[in-house]
Amino acid sequence: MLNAKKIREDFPILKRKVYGKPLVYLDNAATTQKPMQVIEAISRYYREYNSNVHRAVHKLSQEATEAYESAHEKVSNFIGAKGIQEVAFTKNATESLNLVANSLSRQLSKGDEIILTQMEHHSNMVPWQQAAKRTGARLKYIEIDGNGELKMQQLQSLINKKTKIVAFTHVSNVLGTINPAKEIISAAKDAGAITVMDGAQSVPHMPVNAQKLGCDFLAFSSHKMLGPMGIGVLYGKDELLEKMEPLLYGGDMVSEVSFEDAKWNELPWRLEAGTPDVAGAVGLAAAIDYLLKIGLENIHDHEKLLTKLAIEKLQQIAGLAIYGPEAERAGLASFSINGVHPHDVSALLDAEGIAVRGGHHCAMPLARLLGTFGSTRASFYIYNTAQEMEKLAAAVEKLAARMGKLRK
Ligand code: 7TS
Repeated sequence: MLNAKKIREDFPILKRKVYGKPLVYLDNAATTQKPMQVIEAISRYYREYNSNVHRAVHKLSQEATEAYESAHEKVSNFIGAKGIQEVAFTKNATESLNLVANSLSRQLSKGDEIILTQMEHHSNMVPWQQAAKRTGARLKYIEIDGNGELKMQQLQSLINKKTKIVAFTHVSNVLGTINPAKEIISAAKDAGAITVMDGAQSVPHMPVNAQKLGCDFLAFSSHKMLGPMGIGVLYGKDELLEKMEPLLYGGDMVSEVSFEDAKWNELPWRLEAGTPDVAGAVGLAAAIDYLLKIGLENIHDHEKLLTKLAIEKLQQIAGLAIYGPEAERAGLASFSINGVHPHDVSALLDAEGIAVRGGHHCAMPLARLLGTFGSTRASFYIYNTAQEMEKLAAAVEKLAARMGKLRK
């Protein structure tokens, strides 16, 4: 079992007070806090071996290159890739998804179909909308049911010979739904379609093995898994990355250049043009070490427990609607209070030292579908405690009662 109290000691920011109250940080789906081990790894890089990579033979450059390449190795093992040739570093999940959409759109033509789900974050929707506009391809959506789960029975009728891409989020950042990735991937494969999985909300929280799942592409961000901002990952099967046209051209991504033309470097470097975020990679590697020490199964179990606790308490509050599945779900709870704007809910919780997020959570079509102007979302991670769930529920209850009285 995971010892959240002990883990908290590694996170300097969690000792902070806001408005004189202890910080209760429940905005982990937006970004997570960073442990000393990550902060120190980044700081040590700048203090001791800051240098550009892949460019010089001097000692510092060798050390930086080694650290940068070993961060790829670490990510590769973490997500069950075949090797570093399948792991390209980007800026974030958004850039990874744009890179895939941009590149795959070169293979699309009029009449081809792209299947998405209704619960996608804008980052896994807008790039495909643009790809469809450019190519004349058509977007189709797997709908969600009243429980916030995908209507999987639609999948067989949506997928056909024209389906070229199936792009879906593994875990919804609004509903907490854990989608049946294996089932979706296998149905897509049967139709010969390419699968793109948005792992931004799953890779940090549960074991995700790309090879076992069989997805063709997988995107996620370091900053949602204890690592620094500014670095993300695109996993792709090597035979597909081999065929992928780079988005950026320039230094480091080439093996040979003449005045007329250029040849691409080997994978993954050909997809990482220019000076990369070496400190970010070092920080991400330290974050992975930290997560592995705790164990992804333990993390998932801890979040399940917290979510169950939070939902049980929130369900008792009158005038509250909670979104998402009842049972199997990820570590977050989105809710709305009858007639109160989510921005007001989050501002009032903020005054209690509780950091949550209110709004559409970058999934506007989903918010509209739920018939709300957004929701308030509390999202959890390894350092959150049962006591914090109680604080959240008590603060929401107080707020709901106050709002109820105002309406009378
Ligand atoms: N996909 C999902 C499912 C996400 O939740 C997010 C970010 C992204 C992609 C994009 O990640 P980025 O690192 O490239 O920005 N989600 C959220 C959120 O729910 N609140 O703030 C950011």
